[in-house]
Amino acid sequence: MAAQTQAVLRYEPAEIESPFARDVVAGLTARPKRLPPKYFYDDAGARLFEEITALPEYYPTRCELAILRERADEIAGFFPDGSALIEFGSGSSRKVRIVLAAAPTIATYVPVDISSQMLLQEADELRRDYPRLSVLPVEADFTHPFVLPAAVADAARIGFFPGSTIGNFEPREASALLRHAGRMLGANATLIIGVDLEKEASILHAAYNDAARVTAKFNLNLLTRINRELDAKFNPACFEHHAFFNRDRSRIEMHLASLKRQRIKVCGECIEFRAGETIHTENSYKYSIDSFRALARGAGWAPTAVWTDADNYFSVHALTLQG
Ligand code: AVI
Repeated sequence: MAAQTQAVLRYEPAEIESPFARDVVAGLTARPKRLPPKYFYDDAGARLFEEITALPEYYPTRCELAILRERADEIAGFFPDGSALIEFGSGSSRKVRIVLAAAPTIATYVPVDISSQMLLQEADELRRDYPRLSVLPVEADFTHPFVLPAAVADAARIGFFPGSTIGNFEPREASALLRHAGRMLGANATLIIGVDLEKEASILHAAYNDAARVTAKFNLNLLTRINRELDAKFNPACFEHHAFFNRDRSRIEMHLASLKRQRIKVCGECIEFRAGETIHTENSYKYSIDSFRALARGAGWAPTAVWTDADNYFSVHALTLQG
């Protein structure tokens, strides 16, 4: 009896049933080992990501903000009177504020995000700064179907998906996500989406291997999160951040490389590492304008406009849903 009770306690079934525990065990027992990048963003990870966006080497945020500022009036032209702006994965509202300031024709803003604390806080601040705007936050994982507020049922709907988050999905998943966004937004929708562009490998390499090692901390924080939430005993000092450009797949790959042979218990599973073996933690796909347009067309969207920064490092596309 005692042994049975012990076994139940050791395996902590409630935790194994959590999606995080299930994904971690599945990823660490797979060959090669991998973890889904969506788990980077606990509170510490979200803070580290904000730090990354301000790094001198991390050009995407700077370039996208410049495009939005320079092209705000043209982008505002896509918003008819009384339209609803729906942001997929809103996070901090820095980018949408540029659009809102340029397009007073937007009547309703619907930020969709999984993190309710930041979502509600940002919504309050936007209501204060834009008293005529109706702000209707939706707490949801935007990669799954969610219900839009009834108030936007009859409004023209424009999706906003900045940050090149689309690049963190495998091209097949990215296509499915674009199709899903089309279904959520409905007939005649427009989507304004930020997409990182292919460029010289040295620039990409620097952006994901910053001198201050913030990206390394961001990557290693995943192990700290697993320790805290799943009671594992990873020593982050025994792993190293690896990020490199995979030219054949046109993507930055991030990995955590084990510095030695080691064995870690996670949710009752014994995970063995060879020295140098890696956990693949993220892909960040880089597109050309044409390759992204082809992806969008395949998912039912017609490319309508595209804007880039002066260096052609980043692009913002306007897509219209095909009938
Ligand atoms: C959120 N995403 C678009 C970032 C990227 O560049 O792929 C995440 C990131 N990973 C390392 N640095 C930033």
